[in-house]
Amino acid sequence: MKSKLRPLKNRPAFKALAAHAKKIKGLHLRQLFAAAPKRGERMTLEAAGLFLDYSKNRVTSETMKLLGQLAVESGLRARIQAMFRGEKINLTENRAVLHVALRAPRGASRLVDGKNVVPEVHAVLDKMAKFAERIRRGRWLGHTGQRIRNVVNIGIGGSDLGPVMAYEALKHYSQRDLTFRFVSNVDGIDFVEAVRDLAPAETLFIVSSKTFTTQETMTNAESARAWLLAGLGGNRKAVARHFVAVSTNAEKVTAFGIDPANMFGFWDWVGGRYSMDSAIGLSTMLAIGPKNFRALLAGFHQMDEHFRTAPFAKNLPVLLGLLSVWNTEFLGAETVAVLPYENYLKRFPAYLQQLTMESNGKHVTLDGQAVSYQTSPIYWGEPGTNGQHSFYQLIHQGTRLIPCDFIAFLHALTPLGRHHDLLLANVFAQAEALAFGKTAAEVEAEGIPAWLVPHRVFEGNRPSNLLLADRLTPTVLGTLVALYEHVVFTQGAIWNINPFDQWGVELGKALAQRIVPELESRSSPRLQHDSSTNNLIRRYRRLKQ
Ligand code: G6Q
Repeated sequence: MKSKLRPLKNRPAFKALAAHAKKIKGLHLRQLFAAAPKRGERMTLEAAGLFLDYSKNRVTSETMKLLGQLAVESGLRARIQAMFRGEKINLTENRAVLHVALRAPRGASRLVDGKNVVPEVHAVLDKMAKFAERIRRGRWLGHTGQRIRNVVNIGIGGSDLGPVMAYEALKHYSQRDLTFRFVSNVDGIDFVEAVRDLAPAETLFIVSSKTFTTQETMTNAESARAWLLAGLGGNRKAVARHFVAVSTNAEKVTAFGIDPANMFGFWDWVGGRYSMDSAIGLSTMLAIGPKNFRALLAGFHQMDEHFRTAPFAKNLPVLLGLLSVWNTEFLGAETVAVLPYENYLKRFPAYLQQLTMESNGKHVTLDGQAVSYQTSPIYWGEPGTNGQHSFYQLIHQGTRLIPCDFIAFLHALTPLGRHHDLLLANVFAQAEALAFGKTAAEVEAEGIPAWLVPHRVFEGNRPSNLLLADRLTPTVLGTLVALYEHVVFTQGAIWNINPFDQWGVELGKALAQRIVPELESRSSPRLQHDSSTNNLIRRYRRLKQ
């Protein structure tokens, strides 16, 4: 597949950025702030309920102008339009990429192959809402007539990370007499621990799998079925009362024993890691209720509209995407730390790891050419303030440059004494310390002995973004997730890669399928791997008895 786009490094804006980067290399954030007293007010942006302060990045207004030009020369606008038009921009899988249709309001139109998919989206949402109300009000009874009190989502990757993150993030809004658990790992302990204190008669399993063939999910679903039947006297009819499915594969769902009436569908134009707002969010809707779920979707939609329509210079996802390209390509940053100062967002960094790295962890362009630049940085993080007592040391004084995305809220959901002021004081202080540091002269002025001074110096000049929202509501969570989805899209457009496939996960899966029988067969199998893998398999076979 040939594209008309020039290779990244041949685009005029990229060349200009490379020259500009050399020119401003020696500038410290201290100097940038001193030279422009209003920088901290000017380099901010507010949209869709989120306030971004990007002034503590190592950029000037010239950098921002050139990055904007790079977005233009990379055809970002046309790509955004192509996504919203339902074009098959996932070229390697010949699929449309239309997660934006999942949150389009009733009555809107989003076309795939000439067909408006929004009515189907809302039909599924309505079906989910009816089901959710039945469970939440205790009107859906289990096989023995007891009401459902526990909901266990079984899924992995995109069918797990979004639901877990959203459940944790929105726990404040959840119905507290329902217990939620999430099982993903093929490690049996994940299932065992999830159900150890649950009564089968009161437990509902949601098997979430787009394909309904994923090894981990199907193994866990089979163990769940066996556990349920063992607990309920073995009557297979019980399965239909205790299992529902979220899938695109009706045939396999039925074969499992799930009533197809209790299957919630989605579509091949929804990628796994972009699916938490589809029926994959059924556990979220059960927890927070249909109204809150719709508020979540409204937040996503607000950010979609902002991304689609705002000029690049005032476009939150575009700005954040461009800044990450700048940090990666021109400052040599290898990672991004995502640091929410909001404990409910404790799974947000893990969620973002899949969204960002499965999407943009690619080594060839859309044309199949090897890239000559870095693609996705490594995303990681933990909530503040805990991280401050752990890995922040390296961010402040280590040898690597780690740009940070701080996320904070003006209001606590459950205010408690001085806690929130202390929390916010910490996040502001961290961004300040990273940017401005502490010079040797400042350290000396404190009377620190000379030998200790180098240890006490903070170089500063470490870039960060700070995102501030009012409070963590379902709507704000939607805008936040959509923000990062579109950051990933922007990065992918600049790097000219396909953020929507994930062939990199296939090889390991295929090899595991080959090794399973080699571990399980009674007779010694003829092993044809490399000497290391052969040896490991033999050792396991020998010692596992
Ligand atoms: C996400 C990936 C992947 C996927 C899982 C689960 O974008 O495609 O993480 O979500 O492999 O797949 P199933 O939903 O088909 O079980």
